[in-house]
Amino acid sequence: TSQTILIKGGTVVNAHHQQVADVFIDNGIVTDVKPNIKVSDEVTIVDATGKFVMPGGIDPHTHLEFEFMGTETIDDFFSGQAAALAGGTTMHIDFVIPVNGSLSSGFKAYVEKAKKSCMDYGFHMAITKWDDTVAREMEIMVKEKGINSFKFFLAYKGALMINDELLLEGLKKCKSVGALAMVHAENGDAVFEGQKRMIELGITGPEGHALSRPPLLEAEATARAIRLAGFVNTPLYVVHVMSVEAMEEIAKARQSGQRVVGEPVASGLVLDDSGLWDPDFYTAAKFVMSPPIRAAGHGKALQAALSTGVLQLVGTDHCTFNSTQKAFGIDDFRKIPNGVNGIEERMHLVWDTMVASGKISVTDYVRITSTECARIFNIYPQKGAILPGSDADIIILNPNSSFQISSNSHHSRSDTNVYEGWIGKGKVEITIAGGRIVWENNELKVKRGSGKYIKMPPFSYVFDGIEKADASYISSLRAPVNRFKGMQ
Ligand code: DUC
Ligand code: ZN
Ligand code: ZN
Ligand code: ZN
Repeated sequence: TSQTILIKGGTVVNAHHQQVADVFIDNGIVTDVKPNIKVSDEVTIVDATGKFVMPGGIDPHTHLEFEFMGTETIDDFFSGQAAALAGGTTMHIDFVIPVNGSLSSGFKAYVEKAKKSCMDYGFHMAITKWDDTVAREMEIMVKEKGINSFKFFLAYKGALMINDELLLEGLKKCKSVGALAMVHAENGDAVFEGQKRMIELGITGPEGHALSRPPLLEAEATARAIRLAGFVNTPLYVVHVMSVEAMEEIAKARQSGQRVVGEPVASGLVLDDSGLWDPDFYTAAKFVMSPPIRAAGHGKALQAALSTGVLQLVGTDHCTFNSTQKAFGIDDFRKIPNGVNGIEERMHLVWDTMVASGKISVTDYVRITSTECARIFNIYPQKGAILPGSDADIIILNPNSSFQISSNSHHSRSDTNVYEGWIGKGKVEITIAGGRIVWENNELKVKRGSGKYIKMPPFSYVFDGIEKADASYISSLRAPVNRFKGMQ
């Protein structure tokens, strides 16, 4: 059952514009945005005076119910989404992992997992092997199943990793079916070598994780993926950009006109690697993710890149494991399941570190936490906006209140939190998802099965552009031949 709600007197913020206005919500949809909307008595009135009314966050990068490194993440589609809603995120895009290389089996498995959803979600899909069936299935996923992005892992040798030949095939296929290619950019062969080196040196603790896969290897894979995408002439989305070196590769490519999107994640923006050196294994192991959280300084640089548009949107890579799971690697960091939390914390952390600190405007906040994601994945303005006709996924944030993070109070099932003890400015007081108030007075009112699958359409408009770009690319290749002929 949906509600009829009037949000009164707040500052309504879209990526392009902000104004003091009322927002009328009926049957899950925003139907009106203007000052002084008059309504009847039955309508639920929410007073937002002095507060910001913004599109709910969209997390472009999560792993819920992910079977990985010999175990499964502790948050499923219900607990992870409930946590998200408590932190002002109203949609996420999760990564479908094929089953034995079969995309359709992977898709079926994720449809099953997501039946318990309490908020809207979409899917990316990983490509972990290559044959004619995979190629055919990619097309089916795009045309029939609502997937418009495929991720290629250049790391996790022996598991998810693919080689350059497969990456090229995948890039070509993405281009021809109208999908966006995404990469996890670390050189998996070199990481494997770096890990062996650490073990030989007797470094078996969580700090060995960071030392074995330095920024150099992230930069190499980022540069390689960018160049191969440039060679195929198709857009590229680089997930979890963690280092200055990788970010600079994206900056260079964008400056030259290549369509590359860079996604930093909350942990990479606000944490540094010092936790990995904690003498207590469990405290250190909770920070293990890939690519690793970098040394102090990288996060600030990534924030600056976001504020100047070099990077475009913020994800989390939410992928949680309990201490008992992290303990698989107590004698060998290579066995620590990789992943950190963030789906509940992202909206608050970005507000605190970037808006409250004066680095970006409130409109930019909306852009990097919601609107840009909706645009990139082709679901704007159904999502990512508060406009008549948009889905009623809305948060009300009080800039004069504060938030606190602790595993004692968070809504994830994880027994730890990498942001433990963080106190910051700005608090999401109300979350409205699908036209229902699901978070209010620090209480969740979520319903299993209420979340919708959001199909993401293929990129016809982007690909019109590609055909044009292709023409100039081909003519640039021919230019030397023509000049040579001219000289004859
Ligand atoms: N990195 C992680 O830390 N977890 C999930 C997968 C990944 O690439
Ligand atoms: Zn406007
Ligand atoms: Zn990854
Ligand atoms: Zn990930």
